[in-house]
Amino acid sequence: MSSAVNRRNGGAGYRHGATKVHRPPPSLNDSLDGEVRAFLTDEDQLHTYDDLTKVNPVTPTTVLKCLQARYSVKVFYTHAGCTLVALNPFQPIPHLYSLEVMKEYHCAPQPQEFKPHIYIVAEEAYRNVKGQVEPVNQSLVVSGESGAGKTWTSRCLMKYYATVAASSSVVKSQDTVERIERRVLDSNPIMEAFGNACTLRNNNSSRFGKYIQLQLDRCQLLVGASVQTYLLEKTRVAFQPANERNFHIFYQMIKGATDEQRKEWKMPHGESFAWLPNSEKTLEEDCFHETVKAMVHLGINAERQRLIFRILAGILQLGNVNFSSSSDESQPCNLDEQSKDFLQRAAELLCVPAEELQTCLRVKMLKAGKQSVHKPCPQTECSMRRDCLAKVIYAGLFEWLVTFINNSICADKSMWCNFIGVLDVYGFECFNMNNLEQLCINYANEKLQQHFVAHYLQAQQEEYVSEGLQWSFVKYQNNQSCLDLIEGSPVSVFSLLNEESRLNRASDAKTFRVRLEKELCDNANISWDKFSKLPHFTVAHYAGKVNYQIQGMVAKNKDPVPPELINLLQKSDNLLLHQIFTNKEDENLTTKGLSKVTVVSKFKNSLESLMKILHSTTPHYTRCIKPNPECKPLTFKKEEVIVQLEACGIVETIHISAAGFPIRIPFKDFVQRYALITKYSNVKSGSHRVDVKAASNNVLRQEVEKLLRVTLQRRKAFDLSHNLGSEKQNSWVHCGKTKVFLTQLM
Ligand code: AOV
Ligand code: MG
Repeated sequence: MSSAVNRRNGGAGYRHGATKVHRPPPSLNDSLDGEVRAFLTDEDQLHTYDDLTKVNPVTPTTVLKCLQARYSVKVFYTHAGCTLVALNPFQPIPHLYSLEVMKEYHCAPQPQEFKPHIYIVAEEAYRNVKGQVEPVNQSLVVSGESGAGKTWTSRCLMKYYATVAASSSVVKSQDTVERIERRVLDSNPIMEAFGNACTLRNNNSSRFGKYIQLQLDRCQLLVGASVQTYLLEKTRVAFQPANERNFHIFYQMIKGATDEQRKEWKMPHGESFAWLPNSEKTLEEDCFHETVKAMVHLGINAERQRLIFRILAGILQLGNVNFSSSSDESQPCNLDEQSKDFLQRAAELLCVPAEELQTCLRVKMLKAGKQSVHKPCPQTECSMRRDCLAKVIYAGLFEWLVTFINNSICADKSMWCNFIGVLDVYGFECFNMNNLEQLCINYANEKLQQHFVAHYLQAQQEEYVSEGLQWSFVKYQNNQSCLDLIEGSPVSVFSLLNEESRLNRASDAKTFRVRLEKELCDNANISWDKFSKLPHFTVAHYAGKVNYQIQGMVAKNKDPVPPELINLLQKSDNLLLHQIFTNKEDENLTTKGLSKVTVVSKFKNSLESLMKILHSTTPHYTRCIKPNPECKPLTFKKEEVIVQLEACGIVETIHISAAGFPIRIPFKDFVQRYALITKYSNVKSGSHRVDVKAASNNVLRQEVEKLLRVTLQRRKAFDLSHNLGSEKQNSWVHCGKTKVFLTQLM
């Protein structure tokens, strides 16, 4: 019998377990440098604690101390029961991720006995896919605040599978033949070039969410992948917050272009672009060559690349077009000579008639019955139309790229049977003032936290109760009330936002504010500063309080696209642009008028589909922690870390996991798996073969008890107590009503 200990995830597809907790509930008020010293087990040895469940007592402070001690000796991974805590070193640690290390973890009979590493999580998921009885899809959920290391970790996971599960099958497309693993990995630099940007929190901040499913065949080899993306922060194309940048790809272009390309893209040396702030800053991510190489590997040929870069160059030119009010309101706004020049260049690069582009930006078309009336737009509206054009083009291009990538890496359904999903979304964000983008980002993080709470903290405990095991509930912070505030019905921030968007009132910001205050005044998760100059509301998220600016929120939620702009793009002679906008079925882009589906409802729906997928898989959680806000190498700030630990409920997780029963096996599976025990045992079991499929739960249970008795006679540590609370609480096995609970596999 194997003594495999699969502590962190209930082994081969089974869910995590837990046990009764006698320790005092965690006190969040422990002083950071307080009287912990006296109580901690062996403080000098703290850095050797691979699993936080071994720290005694478990409080936020002791956990913090342990992590700090480990960080100071450059140990970045620590188990916390069923989760893995990953501290960001903010410094390359090459030896930690070498091919040899990967192989060591992959080939080890018990990788869990090695030092904590992201590769343990990777390997566990990989082994679990096979399942005990039938295969189970797996999800690797990587969470943490902005800059904590989620994208880095996701890349690391993908590299691991591309190495240990390499099928080496090749895929052909027009001009290239490439190994599938190469293609899957190369999807990363492309998506990051187009979807990541330098923010105040992270030089390489993901401005979209992604769930990538790595497709495995019957032999568990990687044969393909598919990517699902979530809400790209497209506003960044036309507006970059102070000290932040636009998407990397634009900087890559201006920094990496050859003279010939500069000429083609109408970007002479020294030209400055309004939408490219902070371009003097050089980042590792400014690597044009890498992106182009990845594009080639994925089958984006030279001609397609040419079309893509011309579109991007066209967007940059648009950003330099400025409007000034006309003295005669019945006339369109004025364009100075320079702006006319930029507009001309934009039209050439986007392959649309310059005259028509100019008209579309300055004149709106109003429908009056069957007739259409042309009306010049005021200056601010012209700028809004310019920004809207840039955003709609960029978002369309991003979506096209994702579809292309999927076509290039997705295996035929007949080739794969299971998947491991890697989830990497934008991390929790809190700036001085925040907008709809942050509300969506933070809402996504609330959803993930809820998934963790529901799946682990709650489900594990509820299962003990329903299985008849005595259980004293460990309290945890449930974020359901915050989610209800944001997305619930009948009244929530989203519902009010949608209603205001539908009503289309001129004074939407004001009425939205009044309604928020009136209709959500009873909700403890929302508050207002009535004296603030900038109208905003504050949401108490699981990870902290965030102020959201009200002005502009309704407009962003409506995200209207004037039909004239779409018509214009459909006429483009740039084949790619033409294709993107002709094939679009998105309601947003129909020529009928403004979208009926708002940003938040679309986002909510896409997240709900994601949650369904997550629920159908066995999840593995990795909590990335950002040790300091400045992203400095090897700097550990206790105040920063403790907030993150508390927010994700790490102490509760440890309490529930500590000395727990991580393995829970349904009677049927248990009997099937261990039937051989009685066969080869010289103990008289009196057993005849049980028809597992037909047997009742009672019969199965008797059979389980028989099997356990045989095993335990050998172990002499047998207790079939049904109660976790009995004196023999250290037993490593308990029989529930339908499942066997184990601390380790037999
Ligand atoms: P994020 O994905 O969690 O933030 P990243 O994965 O982009 O954060 O990590 C931020 C930076 O930390 C990276 O660019 C690396 O420089 C560094 N880093 C992270 N993990 C490691 C590691 N294991 N070893 C070395 N350096 C690391 V956001 O996308 O902003 O939420 O939206
Ligand atoms: Mg990221």
